[in-house]
Amino acid sequence: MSWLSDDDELDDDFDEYDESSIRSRPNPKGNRPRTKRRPAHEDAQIGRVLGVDRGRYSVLMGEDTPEERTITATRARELRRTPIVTGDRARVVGDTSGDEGTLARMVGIVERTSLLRRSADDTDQVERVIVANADQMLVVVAAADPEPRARLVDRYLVAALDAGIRPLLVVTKTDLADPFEFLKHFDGLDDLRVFTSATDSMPLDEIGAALIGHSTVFVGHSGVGKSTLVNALVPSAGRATGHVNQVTGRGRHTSSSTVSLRYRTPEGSGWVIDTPGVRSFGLGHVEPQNILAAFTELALIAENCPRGCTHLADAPDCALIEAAERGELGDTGRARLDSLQRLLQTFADKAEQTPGR
Ligand SMILES: Nc1nc2c(ncn2[C@@H]2O[C@H](COP(=O)(O)OP(=O)(O)O)[C@@H](O)[C@H]2O)c(=O)[nH]1
Ligand SMILES: [Mg+2]
Repeated sequence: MSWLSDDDELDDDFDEYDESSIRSRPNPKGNRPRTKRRPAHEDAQIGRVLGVDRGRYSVLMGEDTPEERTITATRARELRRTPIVTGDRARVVGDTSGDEGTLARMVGIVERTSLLRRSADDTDQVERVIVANADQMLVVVAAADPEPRARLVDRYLVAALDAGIRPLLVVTKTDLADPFEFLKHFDGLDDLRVFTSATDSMPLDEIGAALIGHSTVFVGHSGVGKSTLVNALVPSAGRATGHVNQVTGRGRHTSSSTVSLRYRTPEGSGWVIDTPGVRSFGLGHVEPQNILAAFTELALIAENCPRGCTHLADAPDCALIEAAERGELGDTGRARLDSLQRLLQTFADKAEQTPGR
């Protein structure tokens, strides 16, 4: 018997990897989040998917009403190939009481406002869905341990902007190293809010204020302090924190699943999504032309480029390269142009490998 013939087994197999739980084919429409419409289940109620553990989803029903409760649900057979992730609004039928031992069933997914995806690497067309309906991304990077990598941050920025999600940046562990040099790399991004955090001085009020009214996904390499921040912001979260196994990228004491948690203050509330660390953040699903959009100030200059300009080092009459040669970009701008070109080169190489793309 083929393992494919057993739906439950298939689901379990896929759901074992929480963050990267669902593999699916790339979305042919590029940026548009996919939706699934299913035949009417007139009695369905809408709930918020909080997390998934081995094919069992926790779903918040009656959000912000006196009947608010978290229930457990499976997905209906017809949804078995539909990625369902943290942040999704699911249409739920069956026993939605949430009573001990009950199991409801998700029969549909409400159209998403955003979908954050990554591929394992840039040439990998298999995408992994991370979170649905987020409108902000807090990129978490450590000043040291692990060393900050500007290029990984650039990748997150590109993925966020491609998905229509507003990025924010926090540099943690500033007690271990001065982030000044690293942060220079992002000087040109005027609309990027940057926080710094240290063990004894976490900017909880400032980050908290930015969370209110939003759904914010925390992303970053393992061990940078995402869960530490989440626990400080959401005291009931109880997210595991700790050291990461350098070989597997996972730690016994490190959070390995993606969950939505409620941030609540007297001033308002929001949603925080903690994710496990990823070592790479492939952009195989991103349209190359959207990369430039992540470099706001360079995009303005590039408006003067010839049509179809690649902005790569050998591009004729490229306005970016000319501005750099005239010394108009400054050291920061040059570094960012370098970063932009590295990302664009990735796509140029990819196009060569995939004729007809
Ligand atoms: N020195 C220092 N260590 C921190 C800071 N924030 C987190 N850590 C430590 O870094 C390790 C990894 O943190 P964790 O929150 O699990 O990282 P995550 O994998 O991104 O969720 C833990 O041992 C934390 O105590 C910080 O600001 N300064
Ligand atoms: Mg963690």
